[in-house]
Amino acid sequence: MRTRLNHFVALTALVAAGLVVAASAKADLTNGSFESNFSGWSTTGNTSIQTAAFGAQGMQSNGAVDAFLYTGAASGTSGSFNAVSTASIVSFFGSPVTAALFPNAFNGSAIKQTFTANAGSVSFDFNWLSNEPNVDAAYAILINNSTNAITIQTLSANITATSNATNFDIVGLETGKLSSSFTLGSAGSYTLGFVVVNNIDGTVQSGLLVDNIVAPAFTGGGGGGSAIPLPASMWVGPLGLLVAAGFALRLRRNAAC
Ligand SMILES: [Ca+2]
Ligand SMILES: [Ca+2]
Repeated sequence: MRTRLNHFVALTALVAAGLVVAASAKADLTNGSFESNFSGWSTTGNTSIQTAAFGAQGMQSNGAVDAFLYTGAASGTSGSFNAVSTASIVSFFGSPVTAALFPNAFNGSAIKQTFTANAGSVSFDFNWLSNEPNVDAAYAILINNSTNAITIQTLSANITATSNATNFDIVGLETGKLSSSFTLGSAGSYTLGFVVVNNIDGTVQSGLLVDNIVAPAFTGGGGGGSAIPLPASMWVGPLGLLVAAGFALRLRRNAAC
C-alpha cells in the first residue's frame, strides 16, 4: 500500500513539474513599469529603482518609479553595488552578445528580461543623463532567441537640457523623456536588455532611466498558424516527464496486482 502511495505522490509531482516547465516556456513580458521593483528582470552592476525624488525631467511615465542604470559606484544609492566590467556585461547576456557591441566600453550596468511575444512592437521610454555625453553610451538590445539575431539601438544622443537630477553625481545634462521601440517580425522568444557604459575609463558618470516597456502578449502562434520554434530542451523536459509518468503508472498497476 505504501508503495502504491509513493508512486502516486511521485506521479503527481512529475505532472506538476511538467506544467511548470510548460508555463515558463510561454511567459509574456512582465513588470515593464518596474512598479514591482526588478521582479521579472535580471540585473548586473549598479541598478536601482528611483521615484520622482530623483529629480529628472519627464519620467515615471508608467506608475510612480523608474529603473535606473548607473556607470558609477554606490554613492547615492541604498545598496553596496558598483558598475561591473564590460566582460561581466557580456557574460551577463551570454551568446550572441559580444564586447564588439560596446566599442570602447570600460564598465557599466545592465538589465534584461526574456519573454515570448506575438509579432508587433516593443516600446519603451528612457532618459539619458550624463556628465560626459560625448564619451559614455547607453544602449537598448533585442535578441531573437530563435535566430540569435541582435538589434541594438544607441540611446545616448541628442542631449540638450540641463539635468534637474540632484541624486547620484549626475548634474550635467539629460535628454528628458524619449520613446523608442523595436519591431518583432514574428511570434517567438526574445530577450530585451538595457545597458549603460563608461567609455575609455571609469571616471565622470552617466546613467539611464527606463520605464513603460510594453510588448505584445503571446497568444500561441503567428497569424500564419506556425508554432514558435522552442529550443529542443523545452520539449525534452515534458517528453521525459511523460515517459516517467507512464513508467510510474505501470509500477502502480504492478503493485496493485
Ligand atoms: Ca514605472
Ligand atoms: Ca564616463
